[in-house]
Amino acid sequence: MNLSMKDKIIKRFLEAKDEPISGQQLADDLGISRTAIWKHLQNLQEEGYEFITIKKKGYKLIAVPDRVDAAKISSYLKTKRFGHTIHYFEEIDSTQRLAHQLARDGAKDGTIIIAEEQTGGKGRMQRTWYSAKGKGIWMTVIVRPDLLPHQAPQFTLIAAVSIVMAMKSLYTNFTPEIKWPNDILINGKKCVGILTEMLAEMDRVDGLLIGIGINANHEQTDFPDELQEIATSVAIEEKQKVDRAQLVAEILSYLERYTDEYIENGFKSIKQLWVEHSCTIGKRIRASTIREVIEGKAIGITDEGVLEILLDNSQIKKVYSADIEIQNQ
Ligand code: BT5
Repeated sequence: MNLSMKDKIIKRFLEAKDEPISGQQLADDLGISRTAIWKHLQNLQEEGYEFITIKKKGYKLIAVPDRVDAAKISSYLKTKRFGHTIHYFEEIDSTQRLAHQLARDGAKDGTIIIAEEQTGGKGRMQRTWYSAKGKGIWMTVIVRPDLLPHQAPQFTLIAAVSIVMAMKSLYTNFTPEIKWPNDILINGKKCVGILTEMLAEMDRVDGLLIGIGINANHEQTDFPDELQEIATSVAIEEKQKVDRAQLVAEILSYLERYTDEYIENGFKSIKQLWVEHSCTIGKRIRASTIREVIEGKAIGITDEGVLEILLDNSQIKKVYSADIEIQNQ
């Protein structure tokens, strides 16, 4: 794992939980002097970490700033590759923009870019993604599987399944549902948006950039007026504040697992999970594509993740990308 000395120290304390660690122990473990450790602890205190000294035992970490930084995420991480390189920012224009640059420069499979705040967060088709400071998970995962360009959109569905499974494993007060292709709704409101982009040549994907935006600890008043009726957060639905770093680590576990499964067995096994958690299939919908508006019943997705709509004239239409409105029946 690619952590700075500061992050290694924090990770060590987070993993020790309530146990104090002696300065000597830390110095030996991390291969630096006790004076260097002491200096790092001073700096950390200035950043909002709080330590107490327990006589003859060492230091105990008693308060941590609410951040989704590398130390915190990696203290929960159980993956083999995903999240082993973390680029963390207090503020960035868009994690997606930097991901393009890092991928072009050869970033490793599973590298993540994550920020407390995005000033230019983007959705599909140049829409704005509202990314409030310290409230959400605004991250891009760079994935480098051996793929053909037409397979890339399936990763939006793989990411959606990974996020739903992670939420189900951590929370109990709500049921997340996937709205094809890139939203996760809770009680009918949007909590997550996914934006999958790629670097590609004609016949080969060089890197996938899976952008994940999750409203995590927003209260309803944190959303701007135009999102009041349509957006929700994990905390609103779970009825308590959540640990964003823990959710990130859980998502990365599922994303790594389903990516590997996809590479080995194709989309079929993940499709089943997707269908089980979808709120689109079986519903009457209106799909707006770049070219047309299609109305009908969503009857399924193909093994490639393409949506199938049964039209009123009994024809079946395949839709590769669209905005979906689920109609009241
Ligand atoms: C999406 O687009 O839903 C994809 C969002 C991806 C965001 C992530 S955050 C990390 C990474 N870095 C980025 O810059 N982006 C990615 P789309 O389906 O086009 O939905 C956009 C629409 O969702 C907007 O037009 C609003 O109506 C609505 N919206 C914007 N911000 C929202 C929020 N925080 N919660 C719920 N809805 C939102």
